[in-house]
Order: sequence, then C-alpha cells, then structure tokens
Amino acid sequence: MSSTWHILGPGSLGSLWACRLARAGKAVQLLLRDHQRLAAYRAAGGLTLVEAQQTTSFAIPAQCCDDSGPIHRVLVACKAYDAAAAVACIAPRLASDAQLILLQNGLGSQDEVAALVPQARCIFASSTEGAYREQDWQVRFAGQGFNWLGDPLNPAQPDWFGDLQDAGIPAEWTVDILTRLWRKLALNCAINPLTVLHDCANGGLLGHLDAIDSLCRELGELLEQAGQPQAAQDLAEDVQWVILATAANYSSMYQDVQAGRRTEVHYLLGYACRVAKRHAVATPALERLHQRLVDKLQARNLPCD
Ligand code: NAD
Ligand code: KPL
Repeated sequence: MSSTWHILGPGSLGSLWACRLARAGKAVQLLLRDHQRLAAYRAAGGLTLVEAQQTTSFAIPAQCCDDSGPIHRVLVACKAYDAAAAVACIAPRLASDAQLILLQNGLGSQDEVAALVPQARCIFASSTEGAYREQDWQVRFAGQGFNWLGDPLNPAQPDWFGDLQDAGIPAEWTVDILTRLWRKLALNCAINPLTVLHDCANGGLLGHLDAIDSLCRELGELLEQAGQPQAAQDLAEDVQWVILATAANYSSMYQDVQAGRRTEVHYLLGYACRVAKRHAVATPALERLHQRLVDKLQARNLPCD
C-alpha cells in the first residue's frame, strides 16, 4: 500500500498535520479544490508552520482533487459542512483499500462521507488541538491538545498509526471514538451557542449557570437514550470545569460568527436536536437554544445549516 498522506482541505488543522508529517519525512500530498488554488499555492512555494517563535516552510507537493492517481490514505480536513462534497470529488480516485481519516468536529458529517464511499474504511478523529490561518498557506499552532482516532466498525488500529508518533502528533487509538465525539458535541452544545447569544467569552457563562444546568440535564438524557451513557457521565461538572479552564477564551462558534464565517451548527446543536427527535426525547431547552441561535445567524446573514 502507498504510504502517502493525502491531505484534503489543507486549512488550519490540515496544514498543521501536513507540516508535521512532512517534517518527519513522511510522503505528503495536498489535494486542492481547483487549478486556481493550485497556482496560488505554487506561487507561495509551500506551507508555513508558525509554532511559538519558530517559523518553518515546507515545500509539500500539491495537486487538484480531480488529478489522476490512486489515493490509499487521505486526511479529510474540511469543515463538517464541506466534507461530503470534497470527498465526492476524490471518490473516483479512491483505491479499493482506501482509508479516510475524518477530522470534522461534531457528528453527522462522518455518516454523510461514509455513505458516499461505502467500500472505504472511515476513521473518525476528535481533536482538541488548536490552529488558525494567519494568511493563505500559513498556519499558527495555537493550542496544544490531543487527538483520539477510532473506527466504530473495526477496532483494529491501522498500520500507519506509528506515523503520528513519528511526526509528534499526539494521538491515541480508541475503540470508543463515538463516546469521545458525543462528549465533545455535548460540551460544545452547552457552551458555544450561549457565548454567541450572550456575546461573551466562555467565562461570561458563569453568569448563566441555571441555563447551562437545564441544557446539561437534557443533553445527559439524550446521550442515555442515544446509547451513549458514558458520554453523559458528570457532564454538568465537566462543562463547568471547561468554562473555568477556558474562561478568557472565545468559543470556536463565537469566533466564526464574529468573523462572518459559516458555523458548524448543523453538526453540533442541530445534530443533537435531530437525534432527540428521532429518539422522542423531550429537549425543550435545546430546541429553544437552537431556534434562538438560528435567528441570530439569520439576522447576520449567515447560513444556519
Ligand atoms: P479551515 O476552514 O481552516 O480549513 C478547511 C479547508 O478545507 C479550507 O482550506 C477549505 O478551502 C478546504 N476545502 C473546503 N472544501 C474543499 C474542497 N471541496 N476541496 C478541497 N478543499 C476544500 O477549517 P479547520 O479550522 O482546519 O477545521 C477543520 C475541521 O477541524 C472542522 O470540523 C473543525 O471544527 C475541526 N477542528 C478545528 C480546530 C482548529 O483549531 N482549527 C480544532 C479542533 C477541531
Ligand atoms: O471546543 C470548544 C470550542 O470552543 O469549540 C470549547 C472550548 C470546549 C468550548 O465548547
């Protein structure tokens, strides 16, 4: 099997992975949307990683998604709402033994991708690392974190997993990846929309603990009914801990709204509300929160799906 790491959507997190893998001597190939993006990338001469005081450039090869040649392994690093469309573009190139690593936050996009490429192995990831683009083709590593990877259909660790350790990418293989993704989704549902509605940093939610308690109660019940009891354990305590630990930070959804970017609400709070409906779990506080968030996004001319 080819050992090349294809990176589909080298934005913030995708570039962070690409640079670290390239630095460790792994074969990396960027997959760009079209010829215009490819020309812009080639003009820039590569990807630049900024870490603390160190800035390093990597002349990683790139090609268009619709180029030729088989793809055996690809890190899908697009936003949740772009993942399926991006994978559809490379689907004709996927080898019969292809493995996709899906970096998307939230839930729902993984199933959209898996339905498109039923022959491929889809590995889900949950990341707490932080990165943002300072300019095109330049990424800043902004927050140490961790990556959990797993495959809900197959507990076997893939043979390339050691590449991550070689590249200094902190990661662990887990058989409970859905629990991880659900837990992060629940944290995001309890924190992020309220920061948008109250226009505050995470710490500002200490003034809204009653609302958070109601949301956590409903999220806990939803997780239980959806077959994720472990993800429900001590949720309210964990939410309060995250609020305190990140009090000065602005949530990712807050930052997206402030920057006029589309949010991933459809795969976070929207997903929770859809699953609640499917399992007939009453979640009035989550529903109200979702509606208020949708109203706010619409008022700002931002997509709410
Ligand atoms: P990003 O917007 O910085 O990067 C996404 C990239 O995908 C962009 O470069 C975009 O041009 C590209 N893209 C979109 N459609 C494409 C297509 N059809 N073909 C090729 N490229 C395409 O996003 P990000 O911040 O890196 O986030 C990616 C995922 O990781 C999200 O689900 C996010 O929630 C999650 N995440 C991000 C961070 C972070 O710190 N950035 C942390 C944890 C989780
Ligand atoms: O993941 C987060 C985010 O901002 O997206 C935290 C910090 C946990 C808040 O929900």
